[in-house]
Amino acid sequence: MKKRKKKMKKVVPAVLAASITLGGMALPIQHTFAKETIKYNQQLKTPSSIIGKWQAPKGLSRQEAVYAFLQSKGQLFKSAANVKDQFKIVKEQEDKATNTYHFRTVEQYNGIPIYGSDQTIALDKDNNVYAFFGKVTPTLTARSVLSTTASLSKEEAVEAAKQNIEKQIGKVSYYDGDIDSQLIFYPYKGKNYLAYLVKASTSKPEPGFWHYFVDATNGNIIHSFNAIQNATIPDNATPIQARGMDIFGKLQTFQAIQNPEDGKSYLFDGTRSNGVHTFNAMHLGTDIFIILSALLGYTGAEVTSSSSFFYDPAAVSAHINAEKVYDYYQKTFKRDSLDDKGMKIISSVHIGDKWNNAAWNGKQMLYGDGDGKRMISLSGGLDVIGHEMTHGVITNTSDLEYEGESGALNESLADIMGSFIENKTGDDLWLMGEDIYTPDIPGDGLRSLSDPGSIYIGGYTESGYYPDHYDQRYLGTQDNGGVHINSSINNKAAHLITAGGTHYGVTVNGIGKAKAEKIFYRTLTLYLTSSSDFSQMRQAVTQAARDLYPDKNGQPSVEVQAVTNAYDAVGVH
Ligand code: L5W
Ligand code: ZN
Ligand code: CA
Repeated sequence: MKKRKKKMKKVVPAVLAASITLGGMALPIQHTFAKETIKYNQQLKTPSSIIGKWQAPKGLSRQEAVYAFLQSKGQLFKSAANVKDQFKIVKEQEDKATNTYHFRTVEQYNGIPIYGSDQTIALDKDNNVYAFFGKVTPTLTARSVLSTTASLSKEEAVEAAKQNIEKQIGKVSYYDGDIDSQLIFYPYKGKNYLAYLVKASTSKPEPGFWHYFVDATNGNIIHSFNAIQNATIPDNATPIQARGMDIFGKLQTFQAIQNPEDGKSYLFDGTRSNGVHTFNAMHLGTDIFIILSALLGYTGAEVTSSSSFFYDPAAVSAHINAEKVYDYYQKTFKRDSLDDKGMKIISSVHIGDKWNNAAWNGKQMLYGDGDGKRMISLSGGLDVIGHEMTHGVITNTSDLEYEGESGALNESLADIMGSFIENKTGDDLWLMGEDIYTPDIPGDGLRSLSDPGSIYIGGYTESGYYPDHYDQRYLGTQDNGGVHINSSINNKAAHLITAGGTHYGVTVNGIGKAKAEKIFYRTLTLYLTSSSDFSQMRQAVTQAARDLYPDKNGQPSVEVQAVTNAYDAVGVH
């Protein structure tokens, strides 16, 4: 049920952000403070962001400066331990464009990471810390009572998760790639557990990226969710320019490879880092392919041709669109594939039977054929492929947890980048999936970033339409807490930042796509963390905008103003 209509918009007053500003104060390490703005996590009462300038003592290395900063905030973080034991540096990245350095840290106890407690810390060229984002879980009480000895092995935890998955979806004959099992501390519903986080990817009988929290002391399942974001080729194979029709009957030219041993062409493009490789999930063929899938993480059979012309339109579309998305990230941000380390991009088409969906399962992309009425082959939508591959970028960067507000931000960033990647003009830029959605109804799409409230969603919201203001957000448990619903609030903010407009009485002067995409990419890769919520998103986008378009004479740049006004307009403070 979907109709296009203009609804009455109620005016929601913009509320000013509440923030606590600290001046200089005595701290264990000698340094001086410029003005800082600190926001707190409401439950934990520890900072969720610190923006300002913490001046690093002279002569420290970058890592030492990070630890000195964290130590200086020991009281705010309610730290009981040595900061080096409490925070593990997991990533360090230089941003040459702004001459800044970006760290990712994870809080841990006795070497065991605390789930969801990760942080980003940004340093200027002199090692001064100008931004901190994340979650710090005060573990004082937990530390004195929590055992760090597991009674279960990693493998036993995997078995417990597998049993539960198969109870839900039926027998899984193979799991895609390795099943990850990591010992963590898991704060959940007011309690702290020693748990295994088990992550398993499936494509049959149902696609899934299963996350299981298994109690490491007794094997109970504490919590689980599905975070699906819904042949061997010899070395002497020759790269070729291949051709084939896409799902719209358009002739396309793309990279493939020819194997001199069997004379066949394969849908493998080796010219883009470790490759773009496209498979057919419906024709798994001989057992060897199934075994290879299980061992190597591939899903399905190779797409082959006896010439350089390919005859599977869904596979051609998936392949060419994956190439385009790789090129977008490479050319626009110098990002080398989803992990920025050149990882192979794997797609499988013909998943399921008339499946009206597409997904990233934590390892690769999966595309259904659609039922022909609601959707056609989803691999034909460049914004859809951009959306799924952006989930892959997120997995490798902020890793936004796929539940609640962080999940809605994960979905929103996938929609925003998917739309930017597709790069259409006019209204279609802001529609998701318009090319593969309802072939009999022109001009519609799955979601609208420019006017979320024009698309009907049913009883999730008071109006029945997608929310375009934080006050209209969905607070129920469906859809992992509304990840595909509340995403539209942040989508609208992105639209306003880019194209401008007046929304609930707040006017935003748009800054254009070229600037907006840089700001959102920076936000996603350098500032957001796994637990980021909408309020943190606003701050992180503001920080990214300020880095790229600094204040002039103490006044925020027009780009920063656009961000401020846009988030005011959607009621996020
Ligand atoms: C349609 C297929 C998957 C919807 N995934 C999604 O999380 C979809 C993007 C395009 O929302
Ligand atoms: Zn998604
Ligand atoms: Ca679109």
